[in-house]
Amino acid sequence: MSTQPAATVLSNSVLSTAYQRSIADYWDKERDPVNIRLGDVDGTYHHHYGIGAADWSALDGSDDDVIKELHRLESAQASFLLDHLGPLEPTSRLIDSGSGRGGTSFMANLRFGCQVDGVSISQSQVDFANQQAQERGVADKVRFHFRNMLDTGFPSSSIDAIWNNESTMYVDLHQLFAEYSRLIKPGGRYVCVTGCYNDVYGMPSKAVSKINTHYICNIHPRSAYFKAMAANGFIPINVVDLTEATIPYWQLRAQSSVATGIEEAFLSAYGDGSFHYLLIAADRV
Ligand code: GPP
Ligand code: MG
Repeated sequence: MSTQPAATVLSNSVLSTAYQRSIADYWDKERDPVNIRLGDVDGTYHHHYGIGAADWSALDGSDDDVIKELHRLESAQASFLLDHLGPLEPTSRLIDSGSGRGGTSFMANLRFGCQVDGVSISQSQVDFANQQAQERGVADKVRFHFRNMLDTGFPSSSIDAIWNNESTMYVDLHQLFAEYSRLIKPGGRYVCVTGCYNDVYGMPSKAVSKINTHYICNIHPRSAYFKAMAANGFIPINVVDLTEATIPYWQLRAQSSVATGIEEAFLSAYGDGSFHYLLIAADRV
């Protein structure tokens, strides 16, 4: 009889822990209409939230109007992230770390014309995004890989910019920035948009804990980002508090037909000051 512990049985070369396996399983099975219906608006599928002033008149229209408005706010968020990636050339190499169904990667390729490699530990997300790349005719430039962002396998000093669009809460930040420090060329750029808990509040609030439970993630304190960046050669150039800017998205989503039940936790966490939505851009030195 085998005495192997479960974690060893479940591991493979990409998924090194039972936790990672459980996250991969969650995303492999995810078919939430809030993501599919919004993506169907224009064929760009996001796995992140929105920013900017909402057009509340969408609520007076049809369900489709609300879906379109939520999608517009999510695309505005991705666009804002890309604004911080720095000057890039068609020859630049980018990594979308935790690439989901590929939305931000396709927007980056459209804007900069360069190669984008997305990595995800969900094989079904990778397959979905590669299918999208085929349909969009950009499969020679935008590719998605079943790989782990903590150990991507890409060559050292080969990458001009990396971003995480709401995916850092699934990993240890010291391991993450150690890998990025290996990958990004000196002078290259790192950008994330993330939800983090407020060190000044103290510890994760009830609402933050609900968000962690909902997504099986581990929201880091704000301080953890700057500690892990500093320890791995990343110097912040821009920190933008997007908390106010994301609240209309959550208010609109809470009243929509695609609300998932997590909306009140986000509104409450932002409202009581225990949680912030931040963009952080940093240079690799
Ligand atoms: C997914 O977005 C984003 C996360 C699971 C990370 C958690 C983010 C924080 C800021 C804490 P999604 O678009 O897949 O989620 P949903 O299905 O709720 O729209
Ligand atoms: Mg979503």
